[in-house]
Order: sequence, then structure tokens, then C-alpha cells
Amino acid sequence: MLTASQVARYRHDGYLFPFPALSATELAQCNDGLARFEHWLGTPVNQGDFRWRSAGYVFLPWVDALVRHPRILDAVEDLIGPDILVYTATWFIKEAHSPAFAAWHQDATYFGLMPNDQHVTAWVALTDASAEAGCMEVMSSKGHPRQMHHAALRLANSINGAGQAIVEPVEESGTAMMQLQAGSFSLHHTLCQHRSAPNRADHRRVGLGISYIPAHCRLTGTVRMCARLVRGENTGGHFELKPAPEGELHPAALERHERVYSRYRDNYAEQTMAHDRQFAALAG
Ligand SMILES: O=C(O)CCC(=O)C(=O)O
Repeated sequence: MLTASQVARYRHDGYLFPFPALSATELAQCNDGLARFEHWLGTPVNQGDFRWRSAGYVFLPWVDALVRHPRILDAVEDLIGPDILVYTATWFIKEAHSPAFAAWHQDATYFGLMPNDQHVTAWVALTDASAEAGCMEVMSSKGHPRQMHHAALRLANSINGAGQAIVEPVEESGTAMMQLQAGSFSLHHTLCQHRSAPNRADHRRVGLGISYIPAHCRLTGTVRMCARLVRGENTGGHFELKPAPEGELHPAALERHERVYSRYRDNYAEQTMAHDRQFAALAG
């Protein structure tokens, strides 16, 4: 699906967009599904417990269908090969006129994946993500992606779990606003620096960030993470694979999600400390 020049651009810049994915019917099904989910939660996803932002494909069949969408997987396959796992998927929702934002960061920082340059995020817009609505802003890696020093600052109103930010000088050049229409998606590399501003629009900005990795990836930490095989073969066998949900909010699937989420949290906490140690050693 991607042309050779698109793949070359991704390798150089670390991002690509926009790509149409969902039909009008599929988009409506996703937005209806999100409304049912939030009705069940009794609160918008972004105002509920953090666990509900994560790995919705474990207990919601329509999210499972979304992370397996052929148009998205075809593009991802062109970047990371035919054997594909979903490492996690995260809701990134900003209410209309809300202060939610993301500081400059790189997704690789607290994931603990090896190799650390294979993970790609497909960010799927379920409503328009314009600059006014706080779409992602990305910075070109200019052909030299590298892991930068972050701190889990717990920044107020951060859309990212650890409220993390890059804490070394960021040279802001070669940036782009990844504006997306509802139903389309962008791709960004795990070492791509990105951020997003508050939503100043009159509508809710809804996105799902789907983290794809090649099945040969492993983890550097001690936690055996869960993953969902979405295409090809489980060539590495380093993750505990999770099946499709039995049904929407099925008790067995919800129980499985607790395990998936707690492993995710444990790994994230371990990796946060590992990142701090790695950069303290470099400084010292
Ligand atoms: O949705 C946003 O504004 C930020 C998303 C993000 O940080 C990501 O997809 O990695």
C-alpha cells in the first residue's frame, strides 16, 4: 500500500500522514461503540480510571476489528514486515475546549522493547483532528532518530500516563501538524518526537493510538507482557498472546483485561526506572 518513496520518507522523518481507512459506516460503528462503552463506564473514557484508556481490543470487539483493519495493517506491514503484534492501544481523547495536551516525547521511552526502533504507532482519528482541535505535532528525525532523555513529570492535564517530557534541549525545526479527518490515520515511529496542544475547537477530538511491533521483538525487562497477534505468525514467542474478546464487555474478557493492564503498568514502572538509570549513568 505504501510507495517506496513513502517508506523512505518514514525512515527519514519518522512519520507519515494522512491515510484514509474507515468507511462512513465503519466510522459510525466505532463512534457508536465508544458511546456504548462510555455509557457503561458512566464517564468519558478520559475522565475514568486510566485502565480504561488502554488495550480496549481485549474486551471490545469493535476495537479489536479496528486494530485489525486491513488498510491500517497493510501500511504497517510495509514498515515493519508481515508478522505483526499489537503491543497496546490507547485512547487519546480531548474534550472540546479542554486543556489536555502532550509535551514533546518519544513513545519508545518507557516501552522497553528490543530492538528499540521497530515500534510504529497508527493514530486513528474518530473525529476531526485539526490544529485547532489539538492534533499531534511531529518533528522530523532528519534521518537520525535517537532516544532522548525524558522525565516522568506527571504534568497536569497531560494526555500521557506519566505526564512525561523530553528534558534535554529540543531543537524545534522540521515540525508538521498531523491534521487528520475523521476515519483517517497517521503513522509515527517510536523515536519520533511529538506533542499536542489543548483542544480549542468546539468538538471533541477522539483518537486511538495503536502500537504495532514486529513479532520478533522482545522485552528488556522482567515483565512478560501480553500482546495480540493481528497478522502473520508469532515468530518471536516473547509475549503472552491474547484472543479476540468473547463479546462486548464479556466478563472473561474484562478479567483478561485486568491482567493485560497490570502487566502493562508493571512494565511501564520498571522501564521508567530503567530509563532514569540509563541517563544518570550517561551523565555521570
Ligand atoms: O493524542 C495526542 O495528542 C498524543 C498522542 C501520543 O502521544 C501518541 O500517540 O503517542
